[in-house]
Amino acid sequence: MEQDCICAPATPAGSGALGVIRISGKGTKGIVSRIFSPKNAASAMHDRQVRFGEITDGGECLDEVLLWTFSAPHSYTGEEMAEISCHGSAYIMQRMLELLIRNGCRMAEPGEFTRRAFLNGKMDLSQAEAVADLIASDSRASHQLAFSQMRGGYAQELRTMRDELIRMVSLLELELDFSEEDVKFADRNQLKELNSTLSGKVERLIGSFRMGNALKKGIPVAIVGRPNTGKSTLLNALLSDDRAIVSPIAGTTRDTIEECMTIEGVTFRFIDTAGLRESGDVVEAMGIERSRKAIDNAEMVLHLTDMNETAEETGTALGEYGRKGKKCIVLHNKEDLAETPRYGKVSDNPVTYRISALRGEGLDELKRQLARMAGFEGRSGEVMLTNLRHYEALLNVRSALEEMRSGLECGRTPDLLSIDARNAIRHLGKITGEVTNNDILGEIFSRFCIGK
Ligand SMILES: Nc1nc2c(ncn2[C@@H]2O[C@H](COP(=O)(O)OP(=O)(O)OP(=O)(O)O)[C@@H](O)[C@H]2O)c(=O)[nH]1
Ligand SMILES: [Mg+2]
Repeated sequence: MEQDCICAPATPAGSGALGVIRISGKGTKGIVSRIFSPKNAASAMHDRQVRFGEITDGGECLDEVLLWTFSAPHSYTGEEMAEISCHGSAYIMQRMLELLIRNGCRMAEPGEFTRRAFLNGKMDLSQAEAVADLIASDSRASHQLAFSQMRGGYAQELRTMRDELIRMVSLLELELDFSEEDVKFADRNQLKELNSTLSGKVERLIGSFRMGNALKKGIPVAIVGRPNTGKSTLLNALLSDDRAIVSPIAGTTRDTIEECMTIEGVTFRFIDTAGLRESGDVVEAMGIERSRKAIDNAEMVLHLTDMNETAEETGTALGEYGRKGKKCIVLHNKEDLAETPRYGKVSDNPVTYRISALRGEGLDELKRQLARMAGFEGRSGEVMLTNLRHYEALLNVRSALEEMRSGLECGRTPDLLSIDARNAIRHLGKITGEVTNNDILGEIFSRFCIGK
């Protein structure tokens, strides 16, 4: 695939110690050699070796730079490439880009370098998408997930599955050529076995999506309880910030307030909510409705209580969270008002702590508990699905495999079986990019930054 020369800054806009400009495409080295003069005139342009020199525009020297060059296919994009490290001035970068464009480059579109890397077979589509996730990662958990996906993650597993299905389909379709003779090339028991193995793998990946996605975006934790129990005080204490309004008036918080925080490498999204009670106030009632939604959308619930709540009421609330599949921690707040305050864990089932949000007591233990319950520890090496597009494709793979299983059970003809198998193959291929079209690629790469 012949590609024109593209250029773009690879470092963010603004001033910094260094700025990096990338160039990729056929003719890159020719363009660069026209504007770059090495300090040591004898130094030839060797691949993957850095050279020191000047970039000049006409007679004017723009900057002293380091220049890397790469030959195709031994580069990020798989094309001829160059990288110029100059001083990180917006003005210098702008001048250099102008100079490159006058010499035959054009500005790259968002994600175009990675798109070329994909088109040139340097990485599959799921790996290319992981590059964007890696750049966006802001916690240990999101970084590890993106990094393992970029290294291949589940892509290899999916490709193996796809190959096995393809082998199976070819046997099934061979039977069609001999349809009069009623021969079976594809052993039906083996097919059933393969189908169930693949279904199991697909199921596991689908199951990991909820967690994977939560780790990538931050685990939603709803802070709930009756009015005045200290929910907003707790949010502020966790964040060490005066984020939410606190007052002794019950019903202070009306709208939900959401803030992120990273604890032991995992990002949590804490959601402070309006206190739960029957309210005749229209606005408060709307806020309470939102609190219920926050519980529904949360992965975890921090249930705050004070002395006014009976064990029975707490039990009812816990029953509700349990039915909704939420992990829950009960927090007896305002322990500082007790005669002899005792902070820390009270019980394991339900997980219960005594804290003082106001004094910040017991919160370190609470944070450690949250990190443990997030369930990332010990799973950091595990492959997890984080990408919605992959999730959707796998749901389609699952239904195609289910269709095929019932077809096998009721002895459907090979032509029908192969339709289902081909469906599964097509959807698997969408994830890694064996099956794709320009719309999908456009959609994926437009979300990248320029220069990547
Ligand atoms: N002594 C003591 N007072 C607290 C503690 N936490 C909160 N308070 C007080 O309890 C009152 C209510 O606190 P908020 O944080 O506004 O309570 P809330 O649960 O957000 O209340 P709503 O938004 O109305 O549902 C305020 O006067 C706080 O100062 C605590 O740990 N100890
Ligand atoms: Mg509040």
